[in-house]
Amino acid sequence: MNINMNPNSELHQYVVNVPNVVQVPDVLVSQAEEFKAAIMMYTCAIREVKTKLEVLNDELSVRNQRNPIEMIKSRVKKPMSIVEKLRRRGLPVSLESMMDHLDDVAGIRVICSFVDDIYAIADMLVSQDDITVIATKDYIKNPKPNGYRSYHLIIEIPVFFSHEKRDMRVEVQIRTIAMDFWASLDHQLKYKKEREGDSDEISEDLRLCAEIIAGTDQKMLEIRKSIEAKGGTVKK
Ligand code: 0O2
Repeated sequence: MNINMNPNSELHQYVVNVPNVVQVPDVLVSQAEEFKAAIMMYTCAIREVKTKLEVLNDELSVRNQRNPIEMIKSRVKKPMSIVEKLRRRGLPVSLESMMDHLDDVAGIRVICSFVDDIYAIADMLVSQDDITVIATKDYIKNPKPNGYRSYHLIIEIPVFFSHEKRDMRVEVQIRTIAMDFWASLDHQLKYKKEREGDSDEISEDLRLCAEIIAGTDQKMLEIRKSIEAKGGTVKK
């Protein structure tokens, strides 16, 4: 399995080793030390959840002779995105407000091979007794009107620090390679960009692409199942 971090991953490594490099937004300067400590905690929560996912992938790859997880990406929300989201929601811009109201400061994206792997991984993760499910959004069974598909979970996990245990929230997005392909390009092309001249035609074209991709995902799953039904295995 590839453990792939997003472009800020270097920052994340430093967050753990050298917390001083965390960029503190101006509005949070009075709480700079606490903000850095909070970002370090979210980074640790990501590590805990990633380890759980890696363990599941290792076990399933031995049992079923194929990897259900293709890749895991992670990120801590950029400081300015945190401030922007709090402002957009009309919430106070403070550390307490971030920790109380934002569920996606720590984010993990799990890219699976097949659609049924998504549900298998989600079920196994949430059935672990140190994980509390805060919210689930199934954008696969109920895609967004623009075609976006993915399975979202907000979970809480205890993280043990030197003098305390903190329950930390992590957003886990689970999707197939095909769904990730669409979402990545949608992000570049359209998502949240209210560009002048963007027509309904563009949105409709993107939605159609999502439909085609979902059909292909379904077909690939059928192909795998028919190989397995004939006693064949799928390569790791
Ligand atoms: P980033 O940069 O990926 O972190 P909100 O978070 O306020 O927008 P909500 O209801 O809390 O909305 O969360 P939602 O819509 O369940 O999931 C939000 C995240 O899902 C987004 O995070 C995206 O990662 C992803 N997402 C949701 N809809 C779309 C979409 O139409 N296209 C793409 N490409 N991604 C989507 P962020 O914080 O917006 O961005």
